[in-house]
Amino acid sequence: MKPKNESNADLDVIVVGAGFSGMHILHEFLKRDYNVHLFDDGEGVGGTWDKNNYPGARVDSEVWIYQFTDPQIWQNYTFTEKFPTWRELKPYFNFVADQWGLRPHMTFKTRLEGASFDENECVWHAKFNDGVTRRARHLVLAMGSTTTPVMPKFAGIESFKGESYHSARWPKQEVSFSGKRVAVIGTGASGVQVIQEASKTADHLTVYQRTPNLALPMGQERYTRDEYAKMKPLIYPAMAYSRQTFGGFPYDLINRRWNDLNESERNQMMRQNWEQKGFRFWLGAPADLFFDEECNRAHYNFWRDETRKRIKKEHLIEILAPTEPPHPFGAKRPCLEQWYFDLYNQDNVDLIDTNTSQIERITENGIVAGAVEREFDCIVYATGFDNCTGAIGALDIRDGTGRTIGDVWDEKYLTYLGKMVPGFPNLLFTYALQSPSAFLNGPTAAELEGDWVVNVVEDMSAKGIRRYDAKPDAAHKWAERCNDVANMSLLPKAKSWYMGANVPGKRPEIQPFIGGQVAYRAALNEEIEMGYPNLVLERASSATAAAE
Ligand code: N01
Repeated sequence: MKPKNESNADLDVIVVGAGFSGMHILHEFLKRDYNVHLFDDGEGVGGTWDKNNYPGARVDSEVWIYQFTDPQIWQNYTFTEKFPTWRELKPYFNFVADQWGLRPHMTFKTRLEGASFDENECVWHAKFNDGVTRRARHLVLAMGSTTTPVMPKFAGIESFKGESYHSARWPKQEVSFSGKRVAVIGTGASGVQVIQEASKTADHLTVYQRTPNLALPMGQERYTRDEYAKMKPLIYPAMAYSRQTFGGFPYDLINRRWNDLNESERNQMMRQNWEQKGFRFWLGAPADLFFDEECNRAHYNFWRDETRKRIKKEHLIEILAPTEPPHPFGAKRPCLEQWYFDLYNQDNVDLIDTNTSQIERITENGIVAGAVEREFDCIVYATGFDNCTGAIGALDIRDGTGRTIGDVWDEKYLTYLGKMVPGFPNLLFTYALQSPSAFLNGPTAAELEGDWVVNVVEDMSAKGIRRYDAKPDAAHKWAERCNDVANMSLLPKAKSWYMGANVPGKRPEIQPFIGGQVAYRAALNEEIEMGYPNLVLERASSATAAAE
C-alpha cells in the first residue's frame, strides 16, 4: 500500500547498505510502492561480500539457509559448495538485484556521512559524500555489524615497505601470496581463512596469534548442478525450521539439562554433533553450554582432544589447543576451518604466540616480536572490526540536543529492541547493537529485522503518524534485558567482540541480544500487536493542531 502521508521529502525511505538486510528492505518497500532508494559506499551489491574479498573469504552457514527465502531466488540459483566463497556470493547478490528489479533504486560509491531531522517537516536531511543532501521521511540503516575495520596501533606501522592489507579492505585486484614471505596477524574467522589460503602458496607463512581460535571442522561439500538440484526440495523446509531456532540454523540448542544426562549420553551427544560438523557442536549443543561451567568444560576438552590429534609439531600443541581453555567454549565466536590445524605441520609455516613474544613494532622490512625481527613481503592485518556499534556510531546524525548516536553509546549502550535509539525519530536500523544478529544466521536475521522495519514504517504511514520515537524507559529496559541475559551466561568471561572487548578503549559490555531468535521475534511482534506502547507517536493532525 502506498504511504498516505504526503510531505516535502524527496523520498519516503532512504535505505543505507546493500547487504542482505538492505536489499530485503528495499525489495519489500518497492513491493508496497514506496518511493525508496538505497545507497551504499561499496562498488556493488553484497554488503560484506562486496568488501571482504580476501583470499578464502567464505560463509560459515550452510548455503541452503544462507539465502533469501523468496522461492523466485532459491529455486533458480545454483551453488557449488555447501559453504561458498565470496566469488559465488557476489554473483548471487547480482542475480537477486536483477530478479527483484532493484538496480534503478540503488546508488553505489555513495556514503552516508550524517543526517539531521527537521522537526517541523518530520523529514531526515541525509548528507552523502557526493555532496548531495537527500530528504526522506524514514531513514533505515542496514550497514551490517562487521563493517568498521580495526587496525592495531603498532609503532612504525606506516614504515613497512612491503604490501599490507586489512582483511576487510582487500584490493579488488588479485593479490598473490605465491613465493612471498607472508605474515598474518590475528586468528579470528578472517585470519583462519586467509591463513589457510596463504599456507598453500606462500614461500613462508608466519602467523601471529594472541588467542587460539577454537575453530570447528567445516565439513565442506561440493555439488554438481544435478546434485544441487536434487537438494532443492529440502531447502524450504530447512529455511522454515531455521526461523524457529535459537541461531537461525537448521538445528537447535538441545533443551536437556547437562546435569540430567549420564556420562554416556553426554559423550554420545558431543560425538554426534562433532561428526555432523559445522556449528552443530556449538549451536546444536545442550543450551547449558552457554551457562553451565561443567558442560562448557566438557565441550572444551572434547574439542581440545580432537584438535590435538591433528597437530604434529609438539611445541605448537599447547599454543593452538591449550590444556586449559583460553575462555569458555563458544563464549567467543568460533569459526569453521578446513585444513587450519593441519597447515601448522608444514615446514613453511610458523606460529608466534604474541602473549610470550609480544609484537613490539613494525619496521620497514617486517615485524619485531619478542625482540626478534622477521622480514616479510606482505603483512595481513586480520584484526577484526568495531562490531555492532562502529558503523552507526561513526555517523554524524544528531538528536535535538546535538548528540550523535555514537555519543549516546559512549555513555550507555542504549537501543529499543536493537532497532531505534530514543531521540532519533523515524530512524530504524538492523544488524547492529542489541539485536541478535551476531548470533543469527545472516539472512534469517536480515529478514526478521527487515520485516519489522517495513511493517513499522507501513503502520506509521497507514495510521497517519508522522513522527515516532522510542521511549527512553523502554530502551533502558531493553538494555537491561540484554545485560541480564548475558550476565546469566558465560559470555562475559571471554574477551570478545560480543563483549565489545576487542577494540582498545571501547566500553566492554554485551553488544548483541543473546536471548535467541524466538525470544527476539516475540518481543518484536509484541510491540506491533500491542499498538506500539513503547514508542511516542505523533499524528499529523495533532501536530498541526498543536502548531495552531
Ligand atoms: O575478527 P576477530 P574477524 N595483536 O575480532 C587479533 C565475522 N566473520 O575479522 O582474539 C595481536 O574475530 C585478535 O586477537 P584476540 C564473524 O562474525 C565471519 O576474524 O582479540 N592480535 C583476533 O585473533 C567473526 O567473528 C566470517 O586476542 C590482535 C583477531 O585479531 C567476525 O566477523 C569470516 C591484535 C581478530 O579477530 C570478526 O572476525 C570472517 C593485536 N593488537 C568474519 N588486535 C565467516 O562467515 C586484534 N588481534 C566465515
